[in-house]
Amino acid sequence: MRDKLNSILKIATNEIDGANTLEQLNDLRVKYLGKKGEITAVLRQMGSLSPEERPVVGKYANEVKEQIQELVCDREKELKQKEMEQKLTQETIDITLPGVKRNIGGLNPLTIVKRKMEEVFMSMGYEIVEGPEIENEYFNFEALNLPSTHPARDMQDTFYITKEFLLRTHTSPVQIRTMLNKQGKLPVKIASPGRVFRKDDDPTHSPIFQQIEGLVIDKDITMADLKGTLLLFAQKMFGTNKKIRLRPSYFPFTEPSAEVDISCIMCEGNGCSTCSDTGWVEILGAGMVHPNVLKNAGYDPSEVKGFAFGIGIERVAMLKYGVKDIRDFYSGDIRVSKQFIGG
Ligand code: FA5
Repeated sequence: MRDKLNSILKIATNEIDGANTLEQLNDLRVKYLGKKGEITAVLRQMGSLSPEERPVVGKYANEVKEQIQELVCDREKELKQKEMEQKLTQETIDITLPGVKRNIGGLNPLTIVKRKMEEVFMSMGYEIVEGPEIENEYFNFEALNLPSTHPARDMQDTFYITKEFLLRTHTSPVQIRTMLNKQGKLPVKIASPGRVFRKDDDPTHSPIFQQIEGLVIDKDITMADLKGTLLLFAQKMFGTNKKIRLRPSYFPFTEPSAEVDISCIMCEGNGCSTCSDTGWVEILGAGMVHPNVLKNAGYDPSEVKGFAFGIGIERVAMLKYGVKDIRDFYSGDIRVSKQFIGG
């Protein structure tokens, strides 16, 4: 049996040495060391040996097995090294070939406009704050003096989540949250950007859009402060030759209320399709904070006054960049954002 083992070792050594690929080597590993391999076959015949011979031959069989294992291992290292060297010589990189161009977009124009608007308000001393997109009815409507009979509370305009919770329809609930946080302290001067949600959908109205809310509360605040602030905002955003006009309007949370137009950017006020030949484009709603709102938020309306406004960010971006369809902002089409690389 010892002779048999010696002959296996001799043939295996030759064959392993002659293996040229890892696959061939693996076949040899199975052939000699596997469960049905030649060494195992020899070990199976141990029963025919005398009890004295058995441990001696068993020990020798294990030594042969270990030697073959070592041979396989060494050859494997050699073959892997050879494979690597082959790859390195074959796979050369031609650095003169043109590279693969990555399609890089730019910032979404709404992000650019939102940041610019924040910058304008910060330069006027406003603090930027944010509020939750999921609001409760109280902050979105009730505290803002919106009676339960107001059409804005209709299920048809508002995305309700439960009877109590909804997707905020405007950024105005941040007014209440801010005043309650300030606990009667003065002044309050915040700008609050964020997404709002309404059941609207046409080329100039999106179901998800963004507003930036402004709120200033202090002693002796007047409508003139509101008008001056909005004029400065319009001129910083669109150029110093721009004018604004305030039209009487109605919001339950401001009194008096106004809708604010800017002189048309496209036609300089002469009349075009963007402004429906009026020379003016509406960009925001505003007014003096209603006494009930001040009371609901812990301020005394006989002592303090304030103004508030809510600007449509998409509306400003459409005007600034001459975008006709609001949906272009959300298309995710790289051809849109590419035009805004570098702001
Ligand atoms: C409001 O949302 C009031 N909360 C604004 C306000 C705040 C008034 C503080 C007084 C004091 P209004 O529904 O008009 O108002 O919306 C304000 C602006 O949001 C509009 O002028 C318009 O620019 C923009 N807007 C309204 N609906 C949409 C829409 N579906 N898609 C895009 N922009 C919209």
